[in-house]
Amino acid sequence: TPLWLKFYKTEENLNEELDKLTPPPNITCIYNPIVYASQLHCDYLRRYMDGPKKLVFIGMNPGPNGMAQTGIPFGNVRTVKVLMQLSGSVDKPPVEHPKRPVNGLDCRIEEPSGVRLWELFLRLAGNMEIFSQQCFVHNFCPLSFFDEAGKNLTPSELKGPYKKQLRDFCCEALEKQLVLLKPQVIVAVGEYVMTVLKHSAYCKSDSVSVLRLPHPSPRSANNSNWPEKAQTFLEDNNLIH
Ligand code: XAN
Repeated sequence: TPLWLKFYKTEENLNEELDKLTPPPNITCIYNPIVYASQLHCDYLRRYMDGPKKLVFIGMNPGPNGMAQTGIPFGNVRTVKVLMQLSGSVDKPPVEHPKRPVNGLDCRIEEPSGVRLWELFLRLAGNMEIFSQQCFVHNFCPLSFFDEAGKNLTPSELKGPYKKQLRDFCCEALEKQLVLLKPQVIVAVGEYVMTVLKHSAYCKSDSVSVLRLPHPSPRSANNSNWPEKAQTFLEDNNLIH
């Protein structure tokens, strides 16, 4: 079995576990792009997960106009179409929030975090082929959460027992995924993932380093200089050159 397919199986198993949980009552819509955008998601895995990776970036969960449209972590439409040269159709989630339509690669709204992250990686590496020889981008949680008003809630903003149940199942899957990918360096994108990784069994090994990249969201405070900050971070840690 190819590595990407073993990886995909861990994602399918996680989806089954997550389906059994009861989300908090304020969450009226849950999107799982690994299911309804499985074609593009698998294209991404098949093309860019040809073997273990030295460096893995881990985001929190799909952004509404990024992975929730394309099935690709931080996958804003332009990056997916132009830089990755992937195309394909995306189905709809079972319950679509009227304010959060899923239009796949026809989505006209850019995901600012995805634009920033992929533009920086590709500027430093040169192209996707060079980037993907040693690096891979993944998300901790496959789900996006919306309330009645269509507000996007992150896994760290969820209420009740679901929050911990979700985290524990995602952690369990991540351990298996890291064993498959065997990274020496894991970069958490944001604080929530950093906290999760500190408790990971895989990350307790002395031969693995865990680093935190500031989150690319332009909505984070004092983040207008993210591209410079992130480039300095990658250079200081000798990560992408
Ligand atoms: N947009 C995002 N997309 C993604 O795939 N993962 C994230 O953590 C994130 N944050 C904003």
